[in-house]
Amino acid sequence: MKLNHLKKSDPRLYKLISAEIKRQDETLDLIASENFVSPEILEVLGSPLTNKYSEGYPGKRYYPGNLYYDEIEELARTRALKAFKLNSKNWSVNVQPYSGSPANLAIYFALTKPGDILMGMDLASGGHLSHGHKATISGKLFKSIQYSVDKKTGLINYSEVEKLAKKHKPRIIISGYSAYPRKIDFKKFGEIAKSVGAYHLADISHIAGLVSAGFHSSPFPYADVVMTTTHKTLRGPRGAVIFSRKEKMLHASGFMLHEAIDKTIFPGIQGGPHNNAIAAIAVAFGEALKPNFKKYQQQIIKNARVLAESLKKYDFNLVSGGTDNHLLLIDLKNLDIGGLEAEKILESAGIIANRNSISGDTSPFNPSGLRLGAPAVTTRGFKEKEMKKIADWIYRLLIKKEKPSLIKKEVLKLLKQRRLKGRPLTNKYE
Ligand code: DSN
Repeated sequence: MKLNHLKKSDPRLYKLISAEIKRQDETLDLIASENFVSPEILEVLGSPLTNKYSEGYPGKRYYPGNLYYDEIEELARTRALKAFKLNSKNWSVNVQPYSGSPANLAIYFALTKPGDILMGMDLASGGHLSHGHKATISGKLFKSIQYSVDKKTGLINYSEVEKLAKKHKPRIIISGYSAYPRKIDFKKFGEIAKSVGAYHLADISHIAGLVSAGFHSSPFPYADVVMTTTHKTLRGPRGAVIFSRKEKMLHASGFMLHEAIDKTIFPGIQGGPHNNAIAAIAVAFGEALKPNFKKYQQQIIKNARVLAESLKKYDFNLVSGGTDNHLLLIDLKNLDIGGLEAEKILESAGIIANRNSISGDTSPFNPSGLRLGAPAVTTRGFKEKEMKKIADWIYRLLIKKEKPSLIKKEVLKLLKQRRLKGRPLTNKYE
């Protein structure tokens, strides 16, 4: 993949893409939701599979010529079920959602009736926008009740979740987050949902890789629907998949849950599936089934833990005191900088990590948290030693206030030693 055609026909865009590839190569990526896909996934995304329409599902399409797409989509579905050790007798999977937010929206539309309530975690506690935040369609079209983490411990207060559920009787209770550094008790969420007659939706977008490899407990025994994006710890292309329990009936509608969800994805809210992305999802789940994937996920956990412990030695305050997963959150309130400034300082040293709301924050634009994640640097081959080095850089930048340009040189030197071998983004595009 050398972009040779583009170079000749559209030099302006070619230049921009080349610059971005260089930026990825020369930046230390600590954004918890980002990763580097394999060259195989890049090949498939850029393949002629993008040319075809195939509205519908395998065996029942609304366009001709879908012989191979049917097989590709079935392959993605079979591998997705296998990656989470699920039996196709009990679980159905839809691999067509364009991404996580539309996937959640489809689930809400399929499972609720007008006036029903959704219950998810609030943004400042680590919840995702699509879990009922008032600025999004999930908070505008549905009645939304939000639970929070305990302000002192930074942990989910399950009795508060239960109390709110009993009071408001939501139709859907959502477990799963974008910025929660601890394990989630899916069993507890399942019990609470059952006790109030709600559906339990587990959004495992961030932790899907860890769940698949066995480093986080699985939501499947306790959830009715599980949604995950495919591009975070799972290390696949942009996209999402929805798993739904087959035996479950949707209210008294006569439809089964999975049938209602399939109908809501297509024709409900989406048109033609992005076939190149679906094929790349098949590749990603194929990669997740290989032994190396387990090692990779284990190293993510080790790396996040070492980064957390090293930052604590430098007197950084971490939300909840540390991490059990792939991400951690620095609480900057005891320092003289906000999240926005911290993000900028790190970026000028070639390190990207995003500012993040933490409990009690009111401005998502300048919150007092900084979120760090290990998936992308672990793909790059970083181990415990390098994570200690990262903690040291963050300390020197945010506490000792050393010049970012000096640290940037050290960052670049290390990145050059840990190039993503065999990946197009490390190629010279000239
Ligand atoms: N924006 C993603 C994240 O950073 O967690 C979730 O959609």
